[in-house]
Amino acid sequence: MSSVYPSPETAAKYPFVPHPFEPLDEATMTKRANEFYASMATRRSARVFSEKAVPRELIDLAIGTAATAPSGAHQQPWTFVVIGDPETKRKIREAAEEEERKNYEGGRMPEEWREVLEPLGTHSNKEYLELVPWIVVAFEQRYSLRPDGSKQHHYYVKESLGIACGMFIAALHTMGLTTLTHTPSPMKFLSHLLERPASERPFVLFPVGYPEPGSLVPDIERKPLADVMVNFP
Ligand code: IYR
Repeated sequence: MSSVYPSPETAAKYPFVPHPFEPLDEATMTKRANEFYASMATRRSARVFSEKAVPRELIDLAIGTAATAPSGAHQQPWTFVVIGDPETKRKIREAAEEEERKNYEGGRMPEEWREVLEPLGTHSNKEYLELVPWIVVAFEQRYSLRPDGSKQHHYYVKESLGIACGMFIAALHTMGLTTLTHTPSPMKFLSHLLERPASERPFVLFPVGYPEPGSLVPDIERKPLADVMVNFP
């Protein structure tokens, strides 16, 4: 048994508790792993949403789940802004479309980028931003302010946000909702529109709701395990 963590010096200074880990038998582990994989394998990003209402409680639970993510030095450098107000959704749509028109129609998008997006059939019309019951915008907190006003730098912010957003997406899928990992580019307009402080930057915008019944998604395959996994040595 290892006794190096925590060191007596650390344990004398900071509280520690037993790891709340529940061991499972291997049959249960395999069953759960298969069920979770099978569920996640059916997840698809949506670009056509219905207007059907989603209880606010479900959004709170998805954000609560995201906020269980591990983060650099446990600084939890995230803010999730929830928007259900039609007027704000309209403003977000207008600003996002203005930026995207510069990308798609104004020549701001490089040819190479345009080529990889072509099979997805994306365009500058972002109607879904007004149709969805909820928009959640994840902001990264690049630093926090100490009581004396000085800046506390945050570490591994993008990694932390990436993990939290993945967990948010998994939570939504598990509860029977869908989303789009949307990064209208550039996203700076969200800071002004949603009145976020200078310490925060928009990371991902998630329209959240149900897919429009009968809507289509690109017929794409995921890479097989053999193409994404390497055994070493
Ligand atoms: N932000 C643009 C373009 C876009 C970029 C990527 I990378 C995508 O996977 C999809 C779209 C838009 O939202 O249309």
